[in-house]
Amino acid sequence: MRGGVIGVAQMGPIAKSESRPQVVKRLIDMLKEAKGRNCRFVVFPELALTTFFPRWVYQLGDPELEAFFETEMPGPETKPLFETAAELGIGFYLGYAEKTKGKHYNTAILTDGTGKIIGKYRKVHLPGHVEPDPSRKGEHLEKRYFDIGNLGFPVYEALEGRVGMAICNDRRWPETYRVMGLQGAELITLGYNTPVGLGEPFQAAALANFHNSLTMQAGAYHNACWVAAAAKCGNEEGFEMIGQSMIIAPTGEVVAQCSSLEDEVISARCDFDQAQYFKREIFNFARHRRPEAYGLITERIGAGDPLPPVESF
Ligand code: CDV
Repeated sequence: MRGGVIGVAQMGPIAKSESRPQVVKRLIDMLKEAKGRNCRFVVFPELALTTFFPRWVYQLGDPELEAFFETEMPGPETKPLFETAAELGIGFYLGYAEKTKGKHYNTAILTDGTGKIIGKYRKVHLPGHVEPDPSRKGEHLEKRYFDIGNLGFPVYEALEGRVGMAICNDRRWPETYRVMGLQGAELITLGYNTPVGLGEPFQAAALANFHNSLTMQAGAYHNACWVAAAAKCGNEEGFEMIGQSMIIAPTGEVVAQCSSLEDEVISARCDFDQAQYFKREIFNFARHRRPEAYGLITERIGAGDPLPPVESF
């Protein structure tokens, strides 16, 4: 079978005081559990090596802030994860904070079953703010700490098929899935840290789980691909984050879902030929998609222009 049994390794909270080796041990334990479930690939969360530090205000260059970033991957502390993955013959998606050539990215990598990195993605849709605002119940300062990803949404050859990556807020944007869908993605992997209770209006906190599944199920269905998504969740340093890690079929159905807010592995048999069926029969882009008939509206908005005038008929 192309594809195969895919695992999602949800993580409970990571304390600020937790060391990298302690976190890496948690990842290794879940990798072993995934092997016991016959997985050939595992998805870990966004920023899976550290606590979700964009909730705190740091001055740029503060050594405490810089210590959350990896300057090499694998480095001495993450190497055991790669070695275990190679021993077990499992590939993985791992999110982490990357520092390279003076730039800071919210990054994810893809490895094959030998522990070799075969793909990289840097988060494009950075949520939150640059400047802190004490009137908010909590900060989300990704725009302060990260540069916008500069790799687009590449799709890589893996698991005898096509695999893409996204990170957290990206999953809310149809463009994320469509750009990869147009490249034939059969599996989209992603990790997330989704805080709730920061004073969101319109019941947004109560709807956080609904919006999580809504966006990913729609993305999977509209692009006829599998989606495997891993949360870091629970009460992390006094801040609540949603769990609900899941695996979604190209039909849009949730086929596996975490039930805890702790470290938890789920798995599902992800047959890429099922994705091909829907790419051929329903979302056959070549036969049915009509970009030439859509007009230029999305281009105008994308360019930051004001909204175009409404047509009169
Ligand atoms: N880490 C994230 O990107 N979190 C966002 C929150 C801030 C809305 C998310 O989309 O879940």
